[in-house]
Amino acid sequence: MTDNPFTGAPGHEETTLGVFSKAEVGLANRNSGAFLEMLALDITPVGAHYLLTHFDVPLLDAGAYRLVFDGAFEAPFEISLEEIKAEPRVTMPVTMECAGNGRAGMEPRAFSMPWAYEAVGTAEWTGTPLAPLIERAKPQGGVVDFAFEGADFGYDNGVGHAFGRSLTPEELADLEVLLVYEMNGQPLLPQHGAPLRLIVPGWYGMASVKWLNRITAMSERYQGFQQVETYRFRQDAGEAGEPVTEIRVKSLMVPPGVPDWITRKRRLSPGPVTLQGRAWSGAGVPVERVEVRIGETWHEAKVEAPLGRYAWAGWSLEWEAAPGHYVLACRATDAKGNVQPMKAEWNLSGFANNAPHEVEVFVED
Ligand SMILES: Nc1nc2c(c(=O)[nH]1)N[C@H]1C(S)=C(S)[C@@H](COP(=O)(O)O)O[C@H]1N2
Ligand SMILES: [Mo]
Repeated sequence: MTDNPFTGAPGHEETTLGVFSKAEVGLANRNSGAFLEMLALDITPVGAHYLLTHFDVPLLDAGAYRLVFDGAFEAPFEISLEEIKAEPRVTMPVTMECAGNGRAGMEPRAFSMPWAYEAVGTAEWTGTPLAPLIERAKPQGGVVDFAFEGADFGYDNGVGHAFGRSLTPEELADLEVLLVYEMNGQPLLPQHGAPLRLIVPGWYGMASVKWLNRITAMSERYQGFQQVETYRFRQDAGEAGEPVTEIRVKSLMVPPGVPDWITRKRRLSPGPVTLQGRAWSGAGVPVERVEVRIGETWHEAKVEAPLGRYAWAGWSLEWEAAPGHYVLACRATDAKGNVQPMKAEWNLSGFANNAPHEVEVFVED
């Protein structure tokens, strides 16, 4: 721990109820969310993809950029962006969701970025697979972790650190991890991790380290703040907790009709309406089923084939809307039989809330 003005002084309760504080609104102003109406699109436009940045966006010079492989490698090396671009090029549609998505819907809620539903998006990420570069650096026998460090440094709970995460050799072998330099066919924007970021398909977003500048092979488990202190399912602050990893099955709907500016409640005319949205799960597990609740009844929606193994699937349902006041909801089930719970299990940091999306609508002439 470094000596700093934030030591031992978080300046807020761990959880809170009721109105949002100035600090929470400040976080929300920096970290924009998806437009739910754009769930009509397979691929989220770059400018409409959600953002989550803990510290400041580092402005890195792509020409001077080097990714460093160090630590317990037999053949450590540095590689420039040009050289990475000369490696085999792959493009993969990947749905990324912030582990904190839905936090504002938990009671009491963690004092942090107050996401409701909108911290999710699907982009076509272009880069090169990480595994062959790790092989090139030749991990020594006894390596148990690879640490991924970003260029952004800041403080959380009094602890100064560069944002960093780790994956074990077994996790790396399982996951199709990419080093990415393009998003939807254009160079990464600064706020999305330029010039190079990690993409860990099927895991919550925290694993996909932006502004990646160092990969360290470790013969002991990595103890970085973002690995061991945060991103844990805990009931009490004292517990070690279980790590947050794969994305849980979830779905969202395009809010039908037209909104009220402030409340986002909807109005639509009686008659036929197509309800539609997106559904996804983690770790490459496909979505098998989406149900939509209208009034008290659940209806089976039609689920499309996903764009790719790690991308969401579209769903739709034709509804003959009769006059009335409804709270619509959608819930998905994946191929492993995981189904969205009506109420997500509470945890101290408000992670992985995959309770159904609800939309209030008035149908009237
Ligand atoms: N270096 C760094 N990487 C990071 C973060 C960060 O703050 N710093 N935030 C993480 C979190 S919590 C998420 S959800 C995703 C968000 O990626 P995006 O902003 O491109 O949508 O980046 C992850 N990678
Ligand atoms: Mo996140």
